[in-house]
Amino acid sequence: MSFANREGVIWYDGQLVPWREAQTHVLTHTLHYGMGVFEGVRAYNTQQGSCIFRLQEHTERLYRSAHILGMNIPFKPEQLIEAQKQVVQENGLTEAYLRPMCFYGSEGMGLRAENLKVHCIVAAWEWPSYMSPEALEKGIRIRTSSYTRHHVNITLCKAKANGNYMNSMLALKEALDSGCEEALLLDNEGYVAEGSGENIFIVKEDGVIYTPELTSCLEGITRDTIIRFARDIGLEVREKRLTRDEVYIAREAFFTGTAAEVMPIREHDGRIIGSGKRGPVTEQLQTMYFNQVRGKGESIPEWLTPVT
Ligand code: PPE
Repeated sequence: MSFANREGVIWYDGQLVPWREAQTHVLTHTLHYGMGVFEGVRAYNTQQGSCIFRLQEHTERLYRSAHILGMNIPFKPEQLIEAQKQVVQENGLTEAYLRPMCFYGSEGMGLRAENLKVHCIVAAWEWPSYMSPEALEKGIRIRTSSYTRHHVNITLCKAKANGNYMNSMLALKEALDSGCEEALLLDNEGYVAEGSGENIFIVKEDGVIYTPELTSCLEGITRDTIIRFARDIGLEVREKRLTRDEVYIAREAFFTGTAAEVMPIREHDGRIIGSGKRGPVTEQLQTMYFNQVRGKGESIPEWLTPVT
């Protein structure tokens, strides 16, 4: 079913509009040049009803992304927080993926366009697992991408910017075409960066967990969550440059991301990682993650915002 042809409402510049009417003109500036910012956020069903996971942090990252690109969001963060709660509630969703996005309008064309208006939308829909449900247990197969991840001085990749995702889509398509489920992009110096839409972690033989430094990847909120949980249970986490062969010989490897959640990696470039299935550290962190987002066990309550 087309994403444009659905029941429900979308928050568009301060109003809840019927889903099918949430339209914009073909000369929308961002459609042409990719200058826009967005977020991917999830709401989960918990004992206290539907809750949005780390809503505050996702909203703060959206504003940081806009600031990096020099875009002024014409709404206060509290308004966008409210908008995100509203779209889950008004669409009658309990578990949902939320997509806030800020883009330039059609007030001008060309790279020199001035006085472009910044528009904001927030949509929400049901979006179960990114990959097959079995993948959460069995793990996925990935390949190193022939595409380099953006250099930090090309598109400013600390911003979660629309245009950055051309690179992700090229890498992902290549990986899917070759029979894998996801790509691993290297940075311009050849060090491990991230997946097309995920951060990567490995567990080495000594039991220490490694993940690339933030210079080589998006400042993932799931990444931050997992680092915190690992340290809480006494595991050591080091952020450092990693090479692709360190991934080959890792005992365990997994991806993290809002859409992908905590996804074990069982094979990389045709090499089996560790035991070839979800490892015990991955499993433990994955369980902690799902308990957290669904408000079970010893979760951090401040990270869950009820939508009502
Ligand atoms: N790296 C990239 C490049 C990325 O896009 C994401 C999120 C992450 C890391 C993980 O960040 P976080 O979600 O804060 O843990 N990718 C979003 C978009 C995926 C999509 O298919 O669209 C997401 O997971 O929502």
